[in-house]
Amino acid sequence: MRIDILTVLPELLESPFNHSILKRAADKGLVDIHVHNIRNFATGKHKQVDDYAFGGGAGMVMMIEPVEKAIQSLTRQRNYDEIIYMTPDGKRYTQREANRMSLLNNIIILCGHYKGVDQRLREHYITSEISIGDYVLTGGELAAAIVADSIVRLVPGVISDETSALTDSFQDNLLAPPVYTRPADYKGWKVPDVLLSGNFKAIEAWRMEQSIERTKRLRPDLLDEIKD
Ligand code: 6GU
Repeated sequence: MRIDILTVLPELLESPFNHSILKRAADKGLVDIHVHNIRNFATGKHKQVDDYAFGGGAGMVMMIEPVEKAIQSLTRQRNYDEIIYMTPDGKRYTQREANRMSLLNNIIILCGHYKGVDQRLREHYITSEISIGDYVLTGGELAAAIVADSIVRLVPGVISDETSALTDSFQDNLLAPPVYTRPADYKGWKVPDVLLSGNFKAIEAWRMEQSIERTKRLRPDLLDEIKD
């Protein structure tokens, strides 16, 4: 899978993809992540990428031309399944979307900055618009890193234990159960007996019960979604 990220602040995205699981995924050739500076596609002496909003008001707007050139430089080379725009007024991102996108071959992620991009780019190039939650960030870069991370970890081979991703929170609209490791008794804080029993069926049943209890208590909205 290939992910191309378009941004006016490429520095913000250097670190997330160069460590740990995401770096190993790239080293193994499972994913190919490229960060592009939109300013490299700007023309003129000042390499301008943003301008004042028509109609007035505070904040700058990302110009059509440099973004369009950046997109075209990529779409000329290969077909893209999605051109995603990161914006607080996009559709709220969920595990369901992460699952869907992990099956795609090539995607472009455009990071909004300032007041966002000229609306005409959204109408003519963007195929989905994503928000990561109901709060506002200074730009789409950190949100893009989150989306890319959630997709990449689902690509087969990225997480060593194939089944691990299937037992994540949200994968079946349930929160994950509690986990424990050695020592079995830490200053009198004990691990639940069932986990030490070796009875696989009983352990599975306990985990499911804990998942449901946690979800009811902390995220009842997730259980409503199952009924919908
Ligand atoms: Cl994608 N961008 C910005 N700037 N703020 C956000 C967001 C995205 N998602 C939630 N808040």
